[in-house]
Amino acid sequence: MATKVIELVNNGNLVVEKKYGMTYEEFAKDHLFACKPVVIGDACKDWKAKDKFTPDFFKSEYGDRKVTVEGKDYLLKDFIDLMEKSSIENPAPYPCKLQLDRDYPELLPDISPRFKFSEPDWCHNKLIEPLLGSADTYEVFLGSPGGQFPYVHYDYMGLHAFITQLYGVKEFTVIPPEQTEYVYPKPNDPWVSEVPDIKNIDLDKFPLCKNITPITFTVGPGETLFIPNGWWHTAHSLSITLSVALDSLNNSNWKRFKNEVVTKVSKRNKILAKMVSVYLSVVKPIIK
Ligand SMILES: O=C(O)CCC(=O)C(=O)O
Ligand SMILES: [Fe+2]
Repeated sequence: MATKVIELVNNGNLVVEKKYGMTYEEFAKDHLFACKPVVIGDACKDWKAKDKFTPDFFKSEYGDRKVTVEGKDYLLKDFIDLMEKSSIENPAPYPCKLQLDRDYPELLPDISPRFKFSEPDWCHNKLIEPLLGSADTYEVFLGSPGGQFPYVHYDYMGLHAFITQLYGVKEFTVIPPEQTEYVYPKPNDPWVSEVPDIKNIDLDKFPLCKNITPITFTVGPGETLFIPNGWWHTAHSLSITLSVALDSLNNSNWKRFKNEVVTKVSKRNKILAKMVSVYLSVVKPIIK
């Protein structure tokens, strides 16, 4: 079957497409190694979670679990009630994140098998996992109208992200890595932009932003957004939403991953950083 391509939206030369029936080879060539985002229309078609993961499911099965959202504790059922009352004018806090592998491991089979596009993935390799620190690699996000991811950023540790929308619609804005110098990375947290609202930029305060060409598009139920590492992004919910985020690490982002790990360690200890660098060079052929 030939890939069916739906052009989502463009800004100048940049375009994000939605694709159905894509082969792994096409994904690897045109997206993974080309560092180009894509919305995959049918990646999660084999997941049980596709019909199972709804806000109601989490409310009835896990309502008494504690969740912390923007520093405040809730019972999950109370938070979902709050989501139901959320509005653009008075949004519920966002994001409410559930760490699946740590806290809901019995749900992992519902998002298995990992779709082919997210493979190979070395995040969970025992030789690599300890170096990932606090990076969460299997997360559910619950959101509601007006809920806005708090900042524009690219993901830590060089990892790629696959965000699969299972319920409701989210709007994403992405900006290519080549425009990093125009998004004002925070000096002490260079993965995060200082620009508070990418859709209403104060150009007097952030004049370089006139050079950026953000692309904004929606991702709906059953669709998966691939965000290659280095692409700046943010999101907000247009309705009540539930998505699953997976990360991946393989040959395509190995250099970025290695660079981030070594840089992070070298801030504390330069000799240890050198050892980590050697360690990664030695283990790479084993984990491939
Ligand atoms: O789905 C979203 O709100 C964006 C999440 C995200 O980019 C992240 O957790 O790194
Ligand atoms: Fe992200």
